[in-house]
Amino acid sequence: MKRFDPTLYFITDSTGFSQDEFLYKIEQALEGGVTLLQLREKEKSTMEYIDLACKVHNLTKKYNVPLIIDDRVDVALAVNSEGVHLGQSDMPVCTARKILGSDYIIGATAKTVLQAQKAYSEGADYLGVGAIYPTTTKVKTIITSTQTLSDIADTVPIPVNAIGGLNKDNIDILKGIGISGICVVSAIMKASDPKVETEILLKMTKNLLSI
Ligand code: TZP
Ligand code: MG
Repeated sequence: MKRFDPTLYFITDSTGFSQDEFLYKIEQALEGGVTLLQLREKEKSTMEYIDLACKVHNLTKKYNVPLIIDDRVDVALAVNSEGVHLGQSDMPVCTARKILGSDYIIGATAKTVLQAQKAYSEGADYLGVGAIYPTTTKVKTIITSTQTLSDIADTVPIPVNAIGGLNKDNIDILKGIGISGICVVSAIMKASDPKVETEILLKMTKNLLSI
């Protein structure tokens, strides 16, 4: 398995941005120090997803940050990304692991301890757990309690990241829970200065995790 740092995991959303604006924001976030980056596209054709993923991969490679592709094992393979993230209705983790091999980073979404144990036993390298807070990002999700997040983090030996509505004003709620990092979309995507916002979030998350 490839090594990765889950501390500040930036998940992108290109909705409402021109491609140039979108890529600029990503580069700013990379400059600011995001440690892991996921390209998350729900509306694009396969061709468009691959085309954008290639451009994003060129940026992430420059900053030595692993690129994770959301949902699509085929797109991940097509652009030779470092990883893929699978939700509960995407390809099963065990199938993806067979296709991608041991070097690929495979992440999974889990909202219960049972889902977390299953994803781990099938070969997931990290888990995204949430939504901790209501989110403005387009997603089918339900609120996950911090107790469930804590139970999951205490149950599986892989990194567990909190996700959903997180920003610099509310991550204190995660203090003392055994997570390895946070995932954010809008906190960085919608920031007026994504680089500065990333720097602040990284500092605060490291402080939260006592690293
Ligand atoms: N899964 C659970 S919440 C969420 C995903 C993909 C979206 C998080 O977005 P934001 O803007 O950080 O709330
Ligand atoms: Mg998915």
